[in-house]
Amino acid sequence: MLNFVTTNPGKVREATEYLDDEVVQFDFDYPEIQADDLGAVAAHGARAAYRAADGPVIVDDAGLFIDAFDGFPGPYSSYVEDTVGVEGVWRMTEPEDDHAASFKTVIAYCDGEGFAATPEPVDRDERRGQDLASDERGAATTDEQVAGGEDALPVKLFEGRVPGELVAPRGDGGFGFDPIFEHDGATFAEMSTEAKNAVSHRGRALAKFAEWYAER
Ligand code: ITT
Ligand code: NA
Repeated sequence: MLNFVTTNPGKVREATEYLDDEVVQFDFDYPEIQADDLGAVAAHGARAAYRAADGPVIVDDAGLFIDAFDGFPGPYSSYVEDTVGVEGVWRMTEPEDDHAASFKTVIAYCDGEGFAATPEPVDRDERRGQDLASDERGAATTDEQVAGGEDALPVKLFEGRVPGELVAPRGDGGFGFDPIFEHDGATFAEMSTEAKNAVSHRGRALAKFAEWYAER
């Protein structure tokens, strides 16, 4: 059994497609540190949640990155959805010439054990946070926030990204910013879970994770 630590049942729905293991939503509102790096937030959450859970956990920290606004709202997407709203984000973007955006997610896995080094560059073996601290977006993340102390639990990270374009809201499926995020002519809210997974940031991260987890 794998605990998916999230307040968002939509994420769990998407994850069940990838994993043979039973995936259980662990509704634990982990303290989200103020960091401009999804990996740092996810790693911190995974450690906190592992201590509260009874087994392996994954945390998924995602964000919408709008090119015209240099990646805003990014790691602050949850706050922006609650305040500006999905429709508001579209109205904010509409006057811009460039409507390009991307979703990114980082899945952090923690089971209290260490990891053997993997040769593939697709995911990073983050032991004390050095990798993350030097990440392109990690300038404002202090080593302390990422590492969580000298004897921090090892966390394994899996990333996914999908490019798209912001549009006026269409569709009833998915969740969050899906109605305004178009990829290949359809918004994520117009796609089935399978169709979204096949191209989405989360689908890509989950596929990497599932492949690795099956070997574990
Ligand atoms: P947890 O933190 O409890 O997992 P959350 O919904 O707050 O749930 P995130 O912080 O990862 O999850 O998400 C940041 C924001 O981005 C939030 O407003 C989500 O609704 C939105 N979001 C995340 N993944 C998305 C997706 O696949 N499609 C559309 N919006 C998404
Ligand atoms: Na969140």
